Amino acid sequence: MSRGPENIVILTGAGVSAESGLGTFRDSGGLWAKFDPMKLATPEAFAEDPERVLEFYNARRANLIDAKANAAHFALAELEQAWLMAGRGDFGLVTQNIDDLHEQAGSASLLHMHGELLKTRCTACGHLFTDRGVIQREAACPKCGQTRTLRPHVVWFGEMPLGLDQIYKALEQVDLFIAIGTSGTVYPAASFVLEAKRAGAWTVELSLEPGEISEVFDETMYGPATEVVPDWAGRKLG
Ligand code: BV8
Repeated sequence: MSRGPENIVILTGAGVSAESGLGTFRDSGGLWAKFDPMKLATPEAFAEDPERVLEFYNARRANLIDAKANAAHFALAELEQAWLMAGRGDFGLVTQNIDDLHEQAGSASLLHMHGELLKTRCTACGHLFTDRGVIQREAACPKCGQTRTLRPHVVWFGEMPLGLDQIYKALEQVDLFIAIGTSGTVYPAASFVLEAKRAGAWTVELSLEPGEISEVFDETMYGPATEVVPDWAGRKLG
């Protein structure tokens, strides 16, 4: 009897990019250990001290320019391609990361729910553009010409994540949900596994070590993403 379609949704976090040299948030020495997110990744922080917030994101953007996708990113892109080519079901990749490493590896059905560090947005006219340079507070928006309106296109704490309608729709039909390299501390992303379970999905956690909600998952595998993800994806396609 042929198997019915098996729809996959994958959620990635900072752990999938850790071995590409990009800092995670909560690991010892992680980004938030040095900077207080509530002081930098909130609209209030930006309103209070825009230069300080721009400096933080400009530094992270500069750090991202030389970062390269790793074996975990490539394994996910290959899994997506093989899954869709074989018509085995839908495939959706939701990332909490604001880097472009999934794109570098060739992932196509990708949704950045917390925005993208290599995009800048004008708070006056909404113009959104790819920008690998430094965001200057006094720079004029390339579209409307106003100054002091440019910000990184990232979702700060207290702001609405992107693509939630699309994500929840995919979670209603999901058969296999995999969370990769995320500590499960930020909502609503951390609640997606519960939505998946409600839809009857098999849930998997692939990470370096158990996160805050690990006991919820049906299956867990721990180790560096560059080892665990290719191994798991290879067995799934086998
Ligand atoms: C929202 C973009 C309403 C910016 C990010 C009080 C006040 C205000 C809000 C809240 C509040 N209490 C709760 C909230 C909600 C809040 C929240 O969850 N706060 C937390 C701190 C409790 N959430 C929000 O504000 C969100 N918006 O709620 O709007 C709403 C609600 C419902 C429905 C609609 C609307 C917006 C949150 C988005 C914030 N922006 N990023 C930027 O990057 O600067 S969050 C940022 O942190 C990331 O995007 C990511 O989501 C999160 C970090 O988490 P992880 O990716 O998991 O990284 P972490 O370091 O934590 O973990 C790394 C993992 O990898 C670990 O498990 C580690 O073991 C593993 N690992 C490490 N190395 C490896 C590895 N794994 C494999 N291999 C390795 N080598």
